[in-house]
Amino acid sequence: MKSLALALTLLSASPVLAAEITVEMLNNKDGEMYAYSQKVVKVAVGDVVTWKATNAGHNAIFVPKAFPEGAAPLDGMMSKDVSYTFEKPGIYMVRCNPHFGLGMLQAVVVGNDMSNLEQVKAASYPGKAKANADAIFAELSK
Ligand SMILES: [Cu+2]
Repeated sequence: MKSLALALTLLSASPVLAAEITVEMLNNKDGEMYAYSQKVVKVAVGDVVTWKATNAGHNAIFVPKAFPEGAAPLDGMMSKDVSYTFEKPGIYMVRCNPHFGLGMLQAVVVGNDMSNLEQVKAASYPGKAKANADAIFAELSK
């Protein structure tokens, strides 16, 4: 019985270690006000991204209707680090609540899956977010 329990434990352990990626939330990135440290982050299914509150006054949440259907929400609190495990492949658009209209957004692409690109493009991007979103989409379409 003991060996069976051990075998089951070994089977349930993931053979591949998930990667952990850190994104910084910044007041100024190379002269750009209010930005994530990477505009596009590419990860594998199961990877964990942590948004680090390097500067206070920012958060990370998904842009409404701009992430794979059925994915759990990302609810970053203002000025707090937040981590999220990406379980579903596809594109996720991430925004900062107070600075979305000032262009603070990024894309996380999971499992190299761009199948929801049109859906993500159709979401609402106010103010400066529109130009930044278009630049991100152009990069994804390369
Ligand atoms: Cu912000």
